[in-house]
Amino acid sequence: HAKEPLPPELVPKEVVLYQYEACPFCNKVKTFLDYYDIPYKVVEVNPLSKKEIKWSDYKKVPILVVDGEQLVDSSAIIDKLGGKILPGRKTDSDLDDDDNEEKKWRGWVDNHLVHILSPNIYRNTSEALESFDYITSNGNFSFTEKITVKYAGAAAMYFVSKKLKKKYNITDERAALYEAAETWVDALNGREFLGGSKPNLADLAVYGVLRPIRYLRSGNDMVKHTRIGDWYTRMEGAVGEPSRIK
Ligand code: GSH
Repeated sequence: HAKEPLPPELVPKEVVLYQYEACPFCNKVKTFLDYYDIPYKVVEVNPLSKKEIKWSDYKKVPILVVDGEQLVDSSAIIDKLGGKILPGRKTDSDLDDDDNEEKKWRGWVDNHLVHILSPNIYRNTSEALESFDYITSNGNFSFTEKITVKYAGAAAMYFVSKKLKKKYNITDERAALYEAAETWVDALNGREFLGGSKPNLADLAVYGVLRPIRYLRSGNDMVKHTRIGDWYTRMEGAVGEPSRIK
């Protein structure tokens, strides 16, 4: 799966991503950067102090700083950056059917798919602990925070996720996850990617938000119990290695 290389003059000089390693929105932005081979530095934000983003009025992650300009909100970041680096991408007013399909499914990711994730990864005490073990092992925490956040966070998110289930009218969270995976495979309608032979921004968005859960119990269950696995594997190949600067 060869990617289309960007014309070098369109590749931004300096890109810095302020993120939480396990955050789905941050992984959506990272997937976009990785797919287009845009080199970026990562600043892992401490979720308790957030001292790394004290300079910003925006209090969430991801924040992407592109050649000194602050971009916020994952989908807006991808729109803005895409507008700069993807030549010939149309604006909202002259969308054709393919663009509308891409737009519809990017909206589905932000308004539906992401809401199913928390109830799944914090579904019971053992899955909540597994998730927080992943979060604290990969995040920016002091030694003491790692231990306290793992258990306190798991307990707190277990209860929060029950509230989220109510808020988004989810009865069986696993069934909802499997249904979303099947809905996505149906949308592909036999194509390799929603974008055809290459991923479009909707493919990148779905893959991006699923990336942090893929190897947790919920992600493993999803791949085992639905048809999404083949597409996911194709996406791993298409997105390739991270373009992150170490
Ligand atoms: N709509 C935003 C996006 O797509 O970027 C959502 C971003 C978001 O909710 N980020 C979470 C956050 O920073 C982390 S997953 N929450 C605030 C906090 O941690 O205090």
